[in-house]
Amino acid sequence: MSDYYSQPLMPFAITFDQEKLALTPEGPTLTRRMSDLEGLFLDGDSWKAAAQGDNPVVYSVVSSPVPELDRELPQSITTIQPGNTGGELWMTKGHQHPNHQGEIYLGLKGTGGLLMFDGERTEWIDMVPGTIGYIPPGWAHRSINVGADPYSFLAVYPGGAGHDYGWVLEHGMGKRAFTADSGVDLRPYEG
Ligand code: PAN
Ligand code: ZN
Repeated sequence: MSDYYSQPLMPFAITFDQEKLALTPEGPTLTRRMSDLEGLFLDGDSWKAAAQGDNPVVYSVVSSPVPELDRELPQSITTIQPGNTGGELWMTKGHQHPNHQGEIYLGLKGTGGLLMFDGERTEWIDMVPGTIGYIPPGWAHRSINVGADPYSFLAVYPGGAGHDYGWVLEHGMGKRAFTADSGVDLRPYEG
C-alpha cells in the first residue's frame, strides 16, 4: 500500500455499484459501533446500555483507494443504520476540518439530514437521493438517518483536510435531531 501511495496516482475509473453501495477498487473501510460514539448522545444512560448490550453497528464508511493527502480528492460512502438512542436519531460522530476546507455530499439511498455548525449558526439540509449538500469551509458537519431504512451518501473531500472530532465534543453541533411523528425534531444542543 505505501509503495502504491508514494507514487502520484494515475487517472483511473472507480465503479460505483448502486445496489451494493460499494466502490471498486476498494480503499479502507471503517465500522462505527455504539461503543465508538461515547459522549455524543444526550441520553448517556441509554447510550451506555446499548454500548454494553448488543453494541450495534451505527454506521460504516467504505472508500476508494485515493489517499488522504494534500491535493488529492478522496471519496467515501457512508451508510447509517436506522435507529435512535433515547429518542436521538442515529448519526455520525461529526467533525470539523482543521484547516477549514469545504466538502460535498451526494444523497444515494434513504433519507437523512446534513447538520452543520460554524460555532454560532446551525444549518440543516434534508438529504434524499440526488441531493448535493454543500459544506462550506469552517462548518462542522454531522449526518443523521431520519428514516426507517439505511441512509447512504457519497462524500468527496480534500485529501489534506484532516478530521477534528474533538472540536464537536467540545463545541457540540448547535442542535440535536430527535424522532418525531413526521420528519425530525431539531432541538437546541444543551450538553
Ligand atoms: C465523511 C465522514 C463520514 C463519517 O466521509 O467522515 O460520513 O463521519 P465521521 O467522520 O464524522 O465519523 C466526511 O465528512 N469526510 O470528510
Ligand atoms: Zn468531512
